[in-house]
Amino acid sequence: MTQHETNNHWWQEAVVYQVYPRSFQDSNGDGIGDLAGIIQRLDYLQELGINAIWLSPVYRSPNDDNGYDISDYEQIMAEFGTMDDMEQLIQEAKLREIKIIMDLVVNHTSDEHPWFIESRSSKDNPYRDFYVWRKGINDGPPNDLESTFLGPAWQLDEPTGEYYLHLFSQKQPDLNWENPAVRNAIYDMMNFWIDKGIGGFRMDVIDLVGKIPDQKITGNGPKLHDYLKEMNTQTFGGKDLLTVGETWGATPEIAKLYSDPKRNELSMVFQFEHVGLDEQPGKSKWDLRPLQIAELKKVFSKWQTELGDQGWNSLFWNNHDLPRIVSRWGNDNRYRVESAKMLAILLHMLKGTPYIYQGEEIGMTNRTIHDIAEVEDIESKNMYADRLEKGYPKPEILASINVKGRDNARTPMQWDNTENAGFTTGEPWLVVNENYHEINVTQALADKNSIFYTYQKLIELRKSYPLIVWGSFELIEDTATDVFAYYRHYQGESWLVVCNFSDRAQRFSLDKTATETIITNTEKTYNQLSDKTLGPYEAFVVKLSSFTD
Ligand code: TEU
Ligand code: CA
Repeated sequence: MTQHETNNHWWQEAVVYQVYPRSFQDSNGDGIGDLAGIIQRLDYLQELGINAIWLSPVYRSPNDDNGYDISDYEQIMAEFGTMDDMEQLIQEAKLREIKIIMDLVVNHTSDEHPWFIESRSSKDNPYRDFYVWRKGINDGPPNDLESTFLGPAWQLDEPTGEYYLHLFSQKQPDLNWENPAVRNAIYDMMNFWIDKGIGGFRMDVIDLVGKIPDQKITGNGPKLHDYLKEMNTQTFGGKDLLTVGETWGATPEIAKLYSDPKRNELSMVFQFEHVGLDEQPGKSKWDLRPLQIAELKKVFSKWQTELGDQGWNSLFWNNHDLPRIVSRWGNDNRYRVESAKMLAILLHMLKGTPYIYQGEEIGMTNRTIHDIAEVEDIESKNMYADRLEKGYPKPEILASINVKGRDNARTPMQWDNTENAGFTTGEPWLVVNENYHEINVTQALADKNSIFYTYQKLIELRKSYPLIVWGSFELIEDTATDVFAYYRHYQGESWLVVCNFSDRAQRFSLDKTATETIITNTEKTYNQLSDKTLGPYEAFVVKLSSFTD
């Protein structure tokens, strides 16, 4: 028996859909998406076929970072609804066999969380050590650690004259994980949610919680995995929940530390190696270069093969922090439909758990802004101010925001071609992409050749063919650079996946025969595979007659 037959988990066979609640569906006309709105759209998600929803934060928050700054972990943000709505969402989703994955943001809280209000009030407050406080040095911060959102990571706090650590905004003070009382309070909160019947947790920047700020160690600190083992034992261990850690710095070796089943930590991690392939090495996400497809193949192939039985992959192109994939690595003009389908086929035929970000399944695109006043995202706003001060020309900064800014993913979901795309009857909190007249769910459902149905079919295939879930991966190396082709092998059967990652025709040749066309973004069926010309973004998956090598 192979390993999976004795030791499989529902989340290995699942497809997850990420909902960014603020932008999904407004139910009461205030321009802000809400829980009741998500409930209204569950039938749509059931039709798509997904098994779980990762819900970006819905907790009480002053929204300095759109809910990733939490002021009460056990209350729902008033704009999103009530705890009753939340319980109803969990129930209604369950009726449709959809689990709810909560976003666990425990590297930091909001500065408006009662723990921090207590903590900053005096040096001997019982909550003082819930956060990371240090004395300044020579009238300045304790060291030169920088915040991800730019500027110093230390903020002087008047009442006590000491500095607190914030690896994100000043309104997101870092919790002190070295304090067992902090960890226990977090575990209690996690159990509060587990008792409500949720399906798991996505763990925000979890690789930072083992930090040692005095040595300027932030990611992958020495106690990180002890904490996760403890968390596992105290909360979700033995409950078969999906747990996925957001780990920006993970290599396959590091990923195994989190997700080797023997270590009892997490189900899997989000790794971001592919996400950096259109950035200038050593610089920031804003410093652009064209995607290197040869490197993309190398990175995916490495992750597909190196985890083995000691880990499990997550598969994603998009999330609420990343630009829209069809605009980024596809073609959002002439070949929007073809390239979006190619990207879907390429990703969903890999081994691992696929994640779809809201709107990806209808090929939603980036939206272009012309002025910083149109931007809501704190990361883009801070970067703009920083680079303006450093003398970058305005058009160049705006160009970076248009390509990489987080608002690209956060414009409201496009449901139909009525005003504001059916997202709200009021004034949307973030402007709807004007292309909603052509790109929307109603249109996609009415067109049997739409991107939606490619996603639906990919999800269906995953449920029908164990090869997709469990088969091994083999990259085909001798192809044109812009052709991404690979095999999946399982119990004597082999499939071939071929994707033209470019807007030009490409040659592809393989001395094998296809017996069945599984899925494609063309009208063709495939038999002989030698001397083929692939059209722009052409993608197909076939079953091979026999495989020997
Ligand atoms: O993101 C982690 C993170 O490091 C991001 O700031 C990332 O570097 C950036 O967005 C890339 O564009 C998580 C959440 O996903 C993000 O939304 C939060 O802002 C951040 O943590 C703080 O909680
Ligand atoms: Ca609302």
